[in-house]
Amino acid sequence: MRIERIELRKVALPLVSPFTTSFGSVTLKEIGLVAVYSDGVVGWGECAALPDPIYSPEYTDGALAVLERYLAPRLLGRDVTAANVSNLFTGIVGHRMAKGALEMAVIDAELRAAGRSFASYLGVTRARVPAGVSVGIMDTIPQLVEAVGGYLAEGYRRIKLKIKPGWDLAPVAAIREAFGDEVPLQVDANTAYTLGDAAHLAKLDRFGLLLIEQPLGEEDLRQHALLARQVLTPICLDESVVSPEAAADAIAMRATSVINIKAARVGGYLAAVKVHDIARANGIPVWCGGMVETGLGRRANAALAGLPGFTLVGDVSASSRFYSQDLTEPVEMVDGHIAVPQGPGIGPAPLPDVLAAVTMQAVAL
Ligand code: OSB
Ligand code: MG
Repeated sequence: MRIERIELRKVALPLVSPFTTSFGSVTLKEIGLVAVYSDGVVGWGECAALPDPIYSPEYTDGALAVLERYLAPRLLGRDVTAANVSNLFTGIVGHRMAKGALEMAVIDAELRAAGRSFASYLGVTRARVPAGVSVGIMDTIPQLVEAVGGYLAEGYRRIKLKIKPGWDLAPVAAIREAFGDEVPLQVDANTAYTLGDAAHLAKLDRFGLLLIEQPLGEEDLRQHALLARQVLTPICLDESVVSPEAAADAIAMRATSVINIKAARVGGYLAAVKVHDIARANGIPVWCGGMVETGLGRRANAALAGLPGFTLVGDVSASSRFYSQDLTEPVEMVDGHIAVPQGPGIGPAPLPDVLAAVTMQAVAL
């Protein structure tokens, strides 16, 4: 399809409550959006980058600048297919979230034009995926217990607690105490520890956690392999897995026994499928991570999570987990599950009124 026009936009959506991790808090999600126009259809892409470069090097304004100056010009006026977009970015190093957003918009446009769903494009046959929720660091343990109780009452099938030094053993113990040993529970440190903390992290072993996510630094693959020998809780990498190659290396080094797949982190949904395939071929279970996406990315994640290697419950939650007003029709949780979208494209487009109200800046190319 010929790309006639590309619109880049920054929108700001307030979160229902601040989301705090070991790297800081997010209260307002500023999000980069990409709209590609071709032959009467509009395809939408969401850039998952956070407003600040605290989880990864990319951030919303930076990603939009790269899209405007380097990535969008490579597609404008060209005949492209979704499968070919990543090749057109050859020579632009990094900026995977920006690349993934533009690729997502082309996938959406191509599928809308063909009247085909993203699930069918991926070969996904599951109609729904179980919903899990990521629970931020809170001021007090009673607050955390109340929040987790609320999510369990809503029907979430798996709880992930954010941890950091000083907020690890006690919150996990409190959740086990309040809700029992049967609740599927895991923790995410977002790189907050060092290998010197191995003995401390081994104290999590007694809680029967599904996994500990990214305890050490993004570049600490070898250290994760060493840590894995000192703790019983399975190690799952997030930040470190920036590409299919990184996934293959981490698996070969035994730095990870589970992988959190986030399409944005590896350069888009098609690269995410590659990570899935590599993990599956190696017997490594995967689950779908989240980046506090709007309905656009949230529905794309639900479809991705329908692939057969996604055997663990992901951070695939309802819109209401983060947003009282989503950009699209809200993603709903039914019976603890999120539907895999079956309509044309990746999912419903942004609601025009909402989009207009939350747009902070827009540029047309
Ligand atoms: O580490 O998984 C993470 C959100 C932003 C950045 C990094 C992470 C997260 C989450 C939330 O844990 C996942 C979600 O969108 O539900
Ligand atoms: Mg994580």
